Amino acid sequence: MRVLAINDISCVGKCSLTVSLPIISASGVTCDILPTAILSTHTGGFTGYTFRDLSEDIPAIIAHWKSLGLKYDIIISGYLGSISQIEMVKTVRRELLKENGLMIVDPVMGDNGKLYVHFDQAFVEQMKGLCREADVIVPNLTEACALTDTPYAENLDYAALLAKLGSLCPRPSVTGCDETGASGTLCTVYYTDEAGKVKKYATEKVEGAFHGAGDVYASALVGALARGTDTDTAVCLAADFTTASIKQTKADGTEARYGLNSESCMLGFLEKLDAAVKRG
Ligand code: PXL
Repeated sequence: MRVLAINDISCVGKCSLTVSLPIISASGVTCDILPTAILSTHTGGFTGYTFRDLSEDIPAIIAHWKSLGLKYDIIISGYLGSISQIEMVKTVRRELLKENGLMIVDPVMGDNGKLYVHFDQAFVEQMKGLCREADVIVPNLTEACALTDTPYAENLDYAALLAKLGSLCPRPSVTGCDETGASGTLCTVYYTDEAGKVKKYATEKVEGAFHGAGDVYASALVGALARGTDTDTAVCLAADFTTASIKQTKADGTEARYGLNSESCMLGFLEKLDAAVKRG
């Protein structure tokens, strides 16, 4: 099983490839990487960061891989620095994804109801086009709203949101759908399974904004799907791992912009993944 992760390298502030590569590899599959840019830190919560766009290098990288005959079972794309990089991901999909391979798009664009710096409505429109080429998309609530032209709000009709996303991609999974009920708030993932049924999976809500949580979730989901689990199992394992990592980070008292302590929760995730794979 060979996975390609397309994402930036943010050298500090655990997110994108510094999160995807260890989690997907540890899941027990080969994870190759295509870096889209190198930044000294990510852009959420730091100022003065460097940003080197690697777009110029990518055609030669793809040409070399084609000369090696490489093809991928799964391709996951994450943070893309420009509209031309969205086009580049479409090319990579066309040229390097196996015929029955899985294209997964994490439409990284924003959080907490706001787009990240560097992104605008024109980028959102192009990202909709990339999502149309995906089998699975993993937006957070902010990104799901942007992709469906829905005004951002919490406690939305999430099932209706999933139905709207269904016109872009058959298997969306939306994180951060908070639901407040009599017993308090739950952090819920709404997702569509292989049969087209909308389902949800709830975990404990930990107060606070934790940077890199979407990357931990997407990477664990990819790792589980790559090991052959179904969507129900992959969502449950990925959501539990992300929540455990958030709780540990909060207990550590680390500044949120430095990312999640997923390392200390990795063994638990891998043991559960192994058990799920053995159960079949
Ligand atoms: O975690 C998402 C992400 C990835 N890469 C870069 C980012 C962000 C979010 O801010 O800035 C460079």
